[in-house]
Amino acid sequence: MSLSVKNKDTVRAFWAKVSPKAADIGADALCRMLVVYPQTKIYFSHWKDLSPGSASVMKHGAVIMQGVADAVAKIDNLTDGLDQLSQLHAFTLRVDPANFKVLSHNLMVVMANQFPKDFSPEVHVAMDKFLALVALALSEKYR
Ligand code: HNI
Repeated sequence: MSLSVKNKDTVRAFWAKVSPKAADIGADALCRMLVVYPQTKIYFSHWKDLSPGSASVMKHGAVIMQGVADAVAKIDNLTDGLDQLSQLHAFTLRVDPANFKVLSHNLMVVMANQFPKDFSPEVHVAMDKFLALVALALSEKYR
């Protein structure tokens, strides 16, 4: 699977529109992931408070989206571009790569929710492919 030139343009244009709200999107997606897929809480057990709206969740929502912004910037070569982030998740954080799909799904739900008019079928498919490739790039270092 790869992104067409048109998919990439769609991702960049949608990102340009939503990136001012990136921290909100990230926080909302992380909250949802921790509530709806509570097995993901294990990775954040060192935080004081994992409940929706907590300072840790809000802060980390913004951090995740900096990673997504970086991925948009490196859209032409995600494997090399996300190499360090992949190493961190694989060797230091030891996140099961199945969870990348779970977070991607939550990001999709939140983007559709926060930007219903902009989230056309064309945006939906381009963002879905993009996040799947981000997940693949992040999984690169696991084996
Ligand atoms: Ni993830 C830290 C980006 C998915 C658990 N994560 C980061 C950082 C970025 C980031 C950026 C900060 C790196 C640094 O400090 O240098 N994470 C992303 C992106 C995705 C993702 C772009 C997928 C789209 N991370 C996940 C998933 C989990 C996850 C699915 C677990 C369910 N990440 C973590 C944990 C940390 C982390 C845990 C460290 C957090 C902390 O504060 O200790």
